[in-house]
Amino acid sequence: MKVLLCHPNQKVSLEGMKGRPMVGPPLGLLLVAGHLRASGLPCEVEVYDARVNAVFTTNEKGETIFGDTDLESVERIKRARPDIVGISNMFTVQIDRAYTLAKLVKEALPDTIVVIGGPHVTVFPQEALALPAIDYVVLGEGEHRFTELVRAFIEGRTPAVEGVVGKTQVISLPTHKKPTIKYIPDIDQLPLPAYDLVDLHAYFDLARRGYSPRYREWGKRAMTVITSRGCPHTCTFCSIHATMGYKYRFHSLEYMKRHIDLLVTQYGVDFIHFEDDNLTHMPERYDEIIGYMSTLRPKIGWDTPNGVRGDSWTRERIKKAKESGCQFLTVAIESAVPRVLNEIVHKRLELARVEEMIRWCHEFNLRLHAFYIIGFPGETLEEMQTTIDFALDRYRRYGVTPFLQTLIPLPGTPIHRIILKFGFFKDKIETKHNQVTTDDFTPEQVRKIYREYLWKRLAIFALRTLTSRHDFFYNLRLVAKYPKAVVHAARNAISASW
Ligand code: B12
Ligand code: SF4
Repeated sequence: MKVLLCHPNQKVSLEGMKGRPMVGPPLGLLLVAGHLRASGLPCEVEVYDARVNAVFTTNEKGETIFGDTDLESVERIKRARPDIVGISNMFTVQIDRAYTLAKLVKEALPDTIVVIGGPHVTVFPQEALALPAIDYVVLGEGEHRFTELVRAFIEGRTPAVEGVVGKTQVISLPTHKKPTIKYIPDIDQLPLPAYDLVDLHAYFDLARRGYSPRYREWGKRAMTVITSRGCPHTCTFCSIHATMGYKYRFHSLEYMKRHIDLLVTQYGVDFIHFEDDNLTHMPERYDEIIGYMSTLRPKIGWDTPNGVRGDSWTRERIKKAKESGCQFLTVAIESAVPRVLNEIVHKRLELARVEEMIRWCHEFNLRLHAFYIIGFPGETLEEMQTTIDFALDRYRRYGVTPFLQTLIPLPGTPIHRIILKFGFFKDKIETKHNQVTTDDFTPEQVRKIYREYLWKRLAIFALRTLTSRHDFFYNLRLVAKYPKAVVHAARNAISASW
């Protein structure tokens, strides 16, 4: 039996915001593939990532597409002659790419079983199964479930796997209800991602061309690593619980050493993005991993681009992060207004702790980025402005680079449910930026203050580049080495229109 796991191409222009594609190996698929292979089932596993050729085209809807076109993707899939095609979708904003691929695969290969997985379909399995092309949806973590699904096909049984839904089950699912699923209790039991099934050097090459897995980290042989899954906090905008749950499950230090050693020695990785949702939830465990990073020679740079909490830091911990090769931390602040943080976001974060972290990072010259969100239902325009002022002030004074976004109500989140319940979506239900209208604000008002923020941010960026030696040389190096990527990123930042 031949199994082909696919990552579709991606849209580049999203609701008026053009993003520079950020591409890393499809970690979810590599984990699913690794588990299937380790099961010893008699099947051949292949991985196809449609993004790797890095070509831009325009499709019939006028959308800019990055990677193989849909037709090229189908031709590639046909050549593999798969019995099962597994499609991954990481983002709701890209779901139509996955659905389109499923449709074209089914048309071209009607006997092939089409399976889909990832965060969006985990929340909306009915939506996916309503499409004739999709046979099964794997909910949540795919490693065990996909292996069991394949086992059933190999053994000629009708699949009945916990967390996998097919056409027959969907009929019995009440609309908008998804089955409850279990999470893998011991993630150390999982094999390492099957990196050998993709050409990692092709991804390093993409990073050299300005398509790194993360913003501005161009040119590195960087890899995305996850040391834990799930988060016990209950931030109302965060969608991670739908796929990974509330229980914090983590890899042991031994597992992480094995993983990091493989990446460094076998693939020459020189930079690690720790993409955990809550890397520092157990600070002592984080200390152990970072302690190991500091023993590596040559030093391996690292960062936390997915954000860490602002209340798990001590002065000593920041100092050690810097010494161990950390290039920057990203702190998830969300709002500078305690009422919004406590009553709307449910972040349970004391801003005083964040202020300490900012000061310590400044003291040890460790770059700090910060996430903020404005536009929550219940928030006022004044409160949004307070967050904007805070973000710009900490950028100007301490160099804390702000990544401030207007709310995207992600499916499966409490905020999405609240917005639906109270009718805060202006027109139709969409999962894009700045769609909410309440008694306190309209999307137009939010857009206005957001655009003012962007210009002020740009001015501070220019000022800092001219007055900070470090920023000047850092930015000069990027412009000199990656002129195209810099122009593209700058143009996109300025043209954001939502
Ligand atoms: C790294 C990352 C990125 C990187 C991706 C770089 C890359 N690798 O190419 C970048 C920076 C580009 C990014 C961008 C965005 N991201 Co992001 N990102 C992540 C992050 C932190 C890690 C992804 C990852 O590798 N996970 C690890 C693997 C193991 O998990 P997984 O992919 O979900 O796969 C598992 C299951 O889903 C399932 N599965 C997945 N696919 C398949 C397929 C089959 C066939 C099967 C059987 C199973 C299966 O099995 C896997 C193993 O258990 C996740 C959070 C998270 N913890 O997952 C957010 C996350 C995916 N991102 C999210 C969002 C919202 C975004 C943005 C929209 C943010 C923004 N405002 O711009 C953009 C979208 C960009 C775009 N392309 O359109 C949300 C998605 C929610 C949603 N419903 O859309 C997440 C879940 C974060 C969150 N807490 O809400 N992101
Ligand atoms: S935003 Fe961070 S702290 Fe909050 S629930 Fe999500 S992962 Fe946990």
